[in-house]
Amino acid sequence: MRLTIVEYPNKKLREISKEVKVFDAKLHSLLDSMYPIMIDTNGIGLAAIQVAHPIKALILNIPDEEGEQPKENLLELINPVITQQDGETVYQEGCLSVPKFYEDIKRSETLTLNYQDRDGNTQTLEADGLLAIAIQHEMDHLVGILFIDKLSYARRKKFEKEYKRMLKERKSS
Ligand code: Y12
Ligand code: CO
Repeated sequence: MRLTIVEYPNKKLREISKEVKVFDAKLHSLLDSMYPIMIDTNGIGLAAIQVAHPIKALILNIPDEEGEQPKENLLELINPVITQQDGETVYQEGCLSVPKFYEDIKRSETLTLNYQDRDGNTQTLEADGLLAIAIQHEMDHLVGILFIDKLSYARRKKFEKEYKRMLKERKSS
């Protein structure tokens, strides 16, 4: 499946993703095609809506201590629901749909999650650290929220100005 990353300010990113009800070859093909595009663009997380598929599916591959992202560590989360969250942490986040921008964002520090795997089996996951942060970031995509929506009014205005300039420069080069 040929996929391209949808970038801000494309309105597609504001769509609410639909629950996955059928765990078939089409879903597997989408997940399989999301992995190389995430790795090739140095990503650690990607939601299906970021490749224009508005379904509640996301993939994550958090780098290990060596900074490697072996495929065995790939997580595929379908229909994720956070059942518990605790604490507070701030991390400088980036997003493949908002290239070149990184911002400090406040999130819960730990969480417990129910989700389905690619075959529809229900799973539970406890997460902390970068995994917990990335899960929250990717789950926001499923409801049309981007990390830049969490900025203060002043910071968001500054971002919009800089982002516009970046898009203009990219177009002219
Ligand atoms: C913390 C950190 C990240 C997340 C969510 C997942 N975000 C990403 O995977 C973002 C990756 C990213 C990679 C980029 O590099 C390329 O496109 C080659 C990038 O682009 C540039 O900076 C040029 C931007 C973002 C949650 C929590
Ligand atoms: Co993102």
